[in-house]
Amino acid sequence: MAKTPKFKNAKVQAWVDQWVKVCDPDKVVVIKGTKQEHTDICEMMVKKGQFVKLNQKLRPGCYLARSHESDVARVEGRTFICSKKEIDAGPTNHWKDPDVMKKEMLKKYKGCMKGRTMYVIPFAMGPIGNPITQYGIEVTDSPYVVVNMNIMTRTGDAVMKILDKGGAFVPCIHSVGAPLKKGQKDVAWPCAKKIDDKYITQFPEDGEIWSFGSGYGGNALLGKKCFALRIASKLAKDQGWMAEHMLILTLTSPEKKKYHVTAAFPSACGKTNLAMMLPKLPGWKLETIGDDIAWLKPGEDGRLYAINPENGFFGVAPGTSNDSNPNALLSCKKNTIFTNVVLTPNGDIWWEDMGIDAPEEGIDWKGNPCYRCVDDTKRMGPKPGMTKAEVKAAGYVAAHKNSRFTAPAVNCPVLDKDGFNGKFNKKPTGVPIDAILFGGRRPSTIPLVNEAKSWTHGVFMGSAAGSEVTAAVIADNIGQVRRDPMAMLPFFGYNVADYFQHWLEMERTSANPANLPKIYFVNWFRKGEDGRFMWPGFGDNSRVLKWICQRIDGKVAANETAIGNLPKFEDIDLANNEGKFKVVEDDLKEILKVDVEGWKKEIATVGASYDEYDAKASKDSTAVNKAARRVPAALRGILAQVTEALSK
Ligand code: GTP
Ligand code: SPV
Ligand code: MN
Repeated sequence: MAKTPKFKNAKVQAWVDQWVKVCDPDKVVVIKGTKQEHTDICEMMVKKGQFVKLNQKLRPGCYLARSHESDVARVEGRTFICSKKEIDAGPTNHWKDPDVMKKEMLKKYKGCMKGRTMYVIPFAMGPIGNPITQYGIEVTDSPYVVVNMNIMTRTGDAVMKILDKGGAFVPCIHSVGAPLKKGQKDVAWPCAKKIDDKYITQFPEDGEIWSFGSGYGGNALLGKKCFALRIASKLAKDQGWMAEHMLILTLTSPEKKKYHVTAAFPSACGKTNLAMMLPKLPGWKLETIGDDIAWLKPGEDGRLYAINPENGFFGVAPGTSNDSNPNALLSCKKNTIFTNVVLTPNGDIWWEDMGIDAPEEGIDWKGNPCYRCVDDTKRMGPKPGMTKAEVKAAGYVAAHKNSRFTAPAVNCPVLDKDGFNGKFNKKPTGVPIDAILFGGRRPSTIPLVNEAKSWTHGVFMGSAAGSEVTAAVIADNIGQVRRDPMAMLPFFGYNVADYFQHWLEMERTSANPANLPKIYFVNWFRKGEDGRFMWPGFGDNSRVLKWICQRIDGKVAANETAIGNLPKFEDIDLANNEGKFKVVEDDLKEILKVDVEGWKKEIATVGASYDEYDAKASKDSTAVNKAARRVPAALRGILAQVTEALSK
């Protein structure tokens, strides 16, 4: 058996010892977190054919990985919340008894690291030493995970020092599930190929994470979705704070007033874009704090203070261009890992809608040659001489739709350094949040922006969120609208209805409810009958942010409607409305209206989702209250109010 390193923290020792015994790796390496160590691992992967080193003049410190075709996104069908009682996982999660699950998974882990190195990664979610920050240990057999964790979290000795002093941590185990026989050559992307052999398992009551069989993104970088959302949401409920699928940004007005905004949009629905957007409105400045996850804690003044627990961006590559998100492109200029994008002949990368010409030839995400289309310089096909239409008909993309870049946050040219380091006015409190946005991809009905009339109404709006399913998940319903409450559907660590209640509790227990953020619902994705977007989005979203700031300051009146407070057309600032993308005034008028018939259907769907949550609760044999009305009455109350107002 491999020699196990010695740790000062007995719990760390026990966790590592336990998994060395079960997984039987060839050796064990503890990650120190130095630059040299990071580079050495990347270079080792290049030698083994697991990384392509990119052109170091164009992309210093950058590498490309191609995943196995079966392992390209999160697997919701194989994600489990293993609370003792099924009812506590709730109707939206897959559940198994924790003891049964541990037994089942232990069989999988047995000998799973044979022929491989086990890495022990000490990591922090949040700036090291910040009172909101939490720590973790991820044991993994994937060097890809190590180098991605180095970018996405703070890793190494600085964290271990805190654990050495007895600091608490969330223990995580991860294996790609592909042991090597003696002398067997490794593959470019080891993983368990069958979907049923993959497990992404959270034990919220033990605070443990067990992941097996996948090496991709949120399945494998366990600090992200598994810890910072699923485990943390449960901790947050128990301790009175919030763990949310939200970006955090700082906005400065021309008068130099600062606002902090969080926004919860489902996967691949524009968080990274909004988080580092270049405002089209003159005089407004936007800075980034985080693009995916926010931890919010109530302060003594009743405000909610937020930190970004992450250290980098795991961003969707396709669509990222100088038009849509120049700051994201700049963020992946160096020290970035690209996964499943196109390799160009000069050792650079390319993806669909990158806004630049495709190379004449390249290597696609599957490692096959690809070629520039004959009639479109911005598309590539699997054979030479193809037209854009042929490529489209074949359903081919050269970069996978969920291809991603893993970029260090410090690369972001508009990073709000203080906020990112968890500081506000020099204090390590996180930043006070002025507005919370919910949103999703909704081609119809949902207006551009809608202000909640109260905190409870805002919670209702979040609970009612829906969106088209994106390629961020392996699923057969991509493109269909599904309910995705608070953009957290794949990430709830407990019962969705209890989660709604927890949001309501944030007001009930607040030291000063008047200081809670105002809540908005936005939709950048309305489409006309001809399928075009009715709102230009991206930098033009600054127009909506300005309206929100003015509402916060009580500077503008709104149209008070059945569904919430909507802007008056003339209050959306259309300064600098020129360039490639423009606001079309008639479209804007349309998306500021209440579509009463559409909303009646929408509200019925929301009611049906509540009924489903309740029905599943009452069917559960372990339900505390068999007649379980689990969805809070206060939300049912708003549902009834909106329904009635719409019928008037
Ligand atoms: P995760 O990292 O998966 O949680 O997602 P995210 O919310 O950070 O996704 P991201 O910002 O990378 O979303 C990318 C997709 O949203 C791309 O397809 C963009 O083109 C699209 N998008 C982002 N902002 C806008 C917008 O304002 N308008 C339109 N039409 N599309 C947008
Ligand atoms: C998401 O799907 O919301 C992501 C990507 O942010 S992953 O980390 O893979 O979950
Ligand atoms: Mn996400």
